[in-house]
Amino acid sequence: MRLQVVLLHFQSFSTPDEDGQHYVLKFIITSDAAVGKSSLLVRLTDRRFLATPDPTLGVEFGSKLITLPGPESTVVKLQLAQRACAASPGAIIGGGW
Ligand SMILES: Nc1nc2c(ncn2[C@@H]2O[C@H](COP(=O)(O)OP(=O)(O)OP(=O)(O)O)[C@@H](O)[C@H]2O)c(=O)[nH]1
Ligand SMILES: [Mg+2]
Repeated sequence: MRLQVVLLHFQSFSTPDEDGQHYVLKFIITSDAAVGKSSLLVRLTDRRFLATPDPTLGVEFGSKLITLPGPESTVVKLQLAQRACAASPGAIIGGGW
C-alpha cells in the first residue's frame, strides 16, 4: 500500500526581466494499483477529489504553478507524472520525460 513521491529533477532559472527566481521540480508518483496516485495528482493540480476514478492506463501527467509570497517574484513549477503501477522512475525517463 506504500505510495512514493520521488523527486527526479530540480532546476532553477533567473529571468532577465524580473528580480525573482524560477524553479522547476519534476516528480514521479509510484505505488501498486489503486492506492491513490491519480487522486493525489488531481487533488494537488486541480483541487478536486475523484469520487470514482478510472484506472490509469500508461502514464498521467499534471503540473502546478506556485507563486511564493514575498517581495521578489519566486515561481515554482511542479511537474508530476504517475504510472499505472509501481515502476522504476527510469521507465518514464526512457519515454522522454
Ligand atoms: N477515502 C479515500 N479514498 C481514496 C483516497 N485517495 C484515493 N482513494 C480511493 O482509492 C481508489 C483508487 O484511487 P486512484 O487515485 O485511482 O488510485 P491509483 O493509484 O491512481 O490507481 P491506478 O492508476 O489504477 O494504479 C479510488 O476508489 C479512490 O476514490 C483518499 O485520500 N481517501
Ligand atoms: Mg491512477
